[in-house]
Amino acid sequence: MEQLDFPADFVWGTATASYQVEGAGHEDGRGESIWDTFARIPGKVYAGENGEVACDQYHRYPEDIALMAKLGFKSYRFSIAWPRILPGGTGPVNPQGVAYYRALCAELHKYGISACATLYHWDLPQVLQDTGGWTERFIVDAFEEFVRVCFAELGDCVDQWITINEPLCVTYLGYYFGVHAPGIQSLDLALKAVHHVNLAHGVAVKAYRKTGLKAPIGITWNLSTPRPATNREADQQAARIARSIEAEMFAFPVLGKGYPEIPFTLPLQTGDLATIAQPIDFIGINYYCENAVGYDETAPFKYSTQPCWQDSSDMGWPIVPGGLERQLKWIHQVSKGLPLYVTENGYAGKDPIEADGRVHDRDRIGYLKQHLAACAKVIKEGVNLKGYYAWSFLDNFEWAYGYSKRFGIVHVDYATLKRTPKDSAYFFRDVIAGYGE
Ligand code: IFM
Repeated sequence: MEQLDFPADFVWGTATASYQVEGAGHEDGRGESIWDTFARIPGKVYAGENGEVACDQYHRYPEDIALMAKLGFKSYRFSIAWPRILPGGTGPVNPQGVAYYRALCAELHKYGISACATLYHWDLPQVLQDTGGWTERFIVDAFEEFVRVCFAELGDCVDQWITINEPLCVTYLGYYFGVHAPGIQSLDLALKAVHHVNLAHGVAVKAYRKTGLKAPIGITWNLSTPRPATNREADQQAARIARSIEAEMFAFPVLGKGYPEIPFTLPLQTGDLATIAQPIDFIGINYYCENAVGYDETAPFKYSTQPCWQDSSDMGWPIVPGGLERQLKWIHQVSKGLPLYVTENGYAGKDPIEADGRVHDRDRIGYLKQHLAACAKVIKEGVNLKGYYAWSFLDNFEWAYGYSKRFGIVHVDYATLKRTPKDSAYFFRDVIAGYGE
């Protein structure tokens, strides 16, 4: 087993997102989000579940942060719920929402844990979706208003900012496949959303620079960079198309390379590309798996995912640590060496509590070891990787899968909300302490 050797200043973190863990769905003035609405539609979320209580982190954050500290984590990546800060999407600020995130940051700082805040991890205020959400250009101004409030109210306690989590999921899953909120199925609308999400990111960074705040700001992508199923030219071309649609559409405009050549029209206005391409301080990469794609005459974009031989997680995602290595090297190259963070990586397992009261998640530890080894390897090869956040700290609301998929390194009993660190939590403790062997 390769020694999991990391630089002394490597940032060890763990991540969650507001709707997935907070609960307190209708407390302290929080407004409705598109996930509250979506979860109420029969058949959209497994077993009709929702984030109303989730892990109740809203009330239990001191316990959660104490456990993070005990395990040695140095950073916590959470997200700020837009409907808690601006219950009406725009307009009056909810002081109780602000107070919650200030208290969360203060608690983190008590233990020397840095606060890494994502501004948008999918809980769009419903009132903004009612007039088109990400498909209409007004959303960019609304996002700017929201982020300005966050910078003003939380700028003195957030240590690192992420504008948007996984634009690919926001747009394609939400507006093209319709499997995430708001559940729309339209290629045309999804493409509009892509451009508005990219633009909103740029506008947020531009607004941030004007505040004079110094904490780094970046974006988190889940770029799909599939490999070609064979060496046939048709499959290689399929992989190139997939990469354009699922990675370059998001990364290239932000990195100043404009949109890739695609057979679609985007609602681009003069100056948009310059706004999107604001210099950023780092890139976050969320990586779970890599697929093989091949030419497919019948598919809308002439490529489709091909069968994989690897073992897979409870999500059915193949375990391909080499894909993380390939993707980090690619993004290192196309971003010309910008600092990178793996802002999510993790494994969904069954994770029963066993007779001894523990969760012996050997499969997750195996996954983590291989992916951390990939990180250690690329660092040695010169990739500017600065940190790694385990997804997730807690089992939580896994979107359309409800609570049926467990990604946590800490088990949550949803009946009692009791937290039980899984063996993988202790694995991280040892890796962080320098004994990852
Ligand atoms: O749970 C999600 C998270 O919200 C975004 N990235 C992928 C995770 C696992 O599906």
